[in-house]
Amino acid sequence: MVKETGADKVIFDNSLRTLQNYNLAKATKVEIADRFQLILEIFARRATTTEAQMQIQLATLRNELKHAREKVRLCRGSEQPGFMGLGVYEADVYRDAIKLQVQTILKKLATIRTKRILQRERRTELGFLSVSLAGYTSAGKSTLFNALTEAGVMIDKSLFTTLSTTTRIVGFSNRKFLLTDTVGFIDRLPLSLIDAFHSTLEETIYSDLIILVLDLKEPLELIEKKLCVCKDTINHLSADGIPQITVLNKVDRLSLEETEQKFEALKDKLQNPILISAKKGINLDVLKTQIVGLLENYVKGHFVVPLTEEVLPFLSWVHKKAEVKKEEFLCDCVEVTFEVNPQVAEQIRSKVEKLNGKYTQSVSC
Ligand SMILES: Nc1nc2c(ncn2[C@@H]2O[C@H](COP(=O)(O)OP(=O)(O)O)[C@@H](O)[C@H]2O)c(=O)[nH]1
Ligand SMILES: [Mg+2]
Repeated sequence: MVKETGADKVIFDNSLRTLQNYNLAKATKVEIADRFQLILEIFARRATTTEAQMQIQLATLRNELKHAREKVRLCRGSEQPGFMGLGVYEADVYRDAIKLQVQTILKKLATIRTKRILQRERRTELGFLSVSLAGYTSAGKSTLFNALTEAGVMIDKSLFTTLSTTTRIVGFSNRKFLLTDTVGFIDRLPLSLIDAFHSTLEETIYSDLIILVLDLKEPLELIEKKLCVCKDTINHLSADGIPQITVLNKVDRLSLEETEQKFEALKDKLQNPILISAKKGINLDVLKTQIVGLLENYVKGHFVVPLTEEVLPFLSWVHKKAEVKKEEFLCDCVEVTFEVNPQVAEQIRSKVEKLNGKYTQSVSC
């Protein structure tokens, strides 16, 4: 097949042992990758935070460590793709070198974690609310992403150079927000890749609204199982306080009866469920209205507090919790305008009052 197709890489859907990889590379003369390596590559392409990049590097190195001894042995005098250049190493020296790198990364990760500020700054900086798509691969996230962004507004691209290609500005009902397509959950995710997966997902899932996409064509038990994993992961990322819409996709592939049956069975477990077809454009208007409705739950607040010692820690807390739109230091007070969900707005109000400040709020923004 390699000869016939002129392929320059073969990817196996299962995991390969070093010797298998070696023999396959020898027989085909092209690079061989397995499922693990492919997933790592996908994550690496999507990782934009330092933490995500390091987690991926860590997973790669740990995998390398597992195979190091055999790899060094096999690559003596070898010219196979993926096995070159290691022949000069003694196995132990090579392993020690990797171990050292692993230690360094672990140390760096620990430092990053202690001072991690969730990916809030980016959108605060841009001043847009953000929505992210979550769900297993092939549920239809990218199709929905395209359907929702198709009528997207034109915007000066230079403003958004920091955004990846999977985040776009969308606008409907006079509201504009950022929509992000995520890497998605992967079936049979190797255990050792879970941390790398979480950190890749975290940067995108941390938003104002999560749209969880499920494939309604799949058997009920499978949908339920996937839903469970999605929910657990969202909880694990401490994103469970973020409002969610659950999209039951691909209704065009089901009979009305089957759709109703499945909807009845699932609806109590879902937040804001909507039946749609991303591909056929069914019910997208309802979804858009729902998105805007949930985002508009945000309140716009404004306060003025006298400048005292306690104000600075309070302000940094506000920056963490809310999207600060404007902050102005006047000679004896500070004036702040922000957007946030109603619960946090209440917390801010009570703190402002304790600090003898003045608080005002409008219902939506
Ligand atoms: N019939 C049907 N197919 C869909 C629908 N949405 C997505 N698909 C198909 O499902 C497959 C996976 O979609 P994709 O958007 O790539 O899923 P992702 O992995 O979640 O991004 C593609 O072949 C899509 O054409 C839908 O509403 N109806
Ligand atoms: Mg996709």
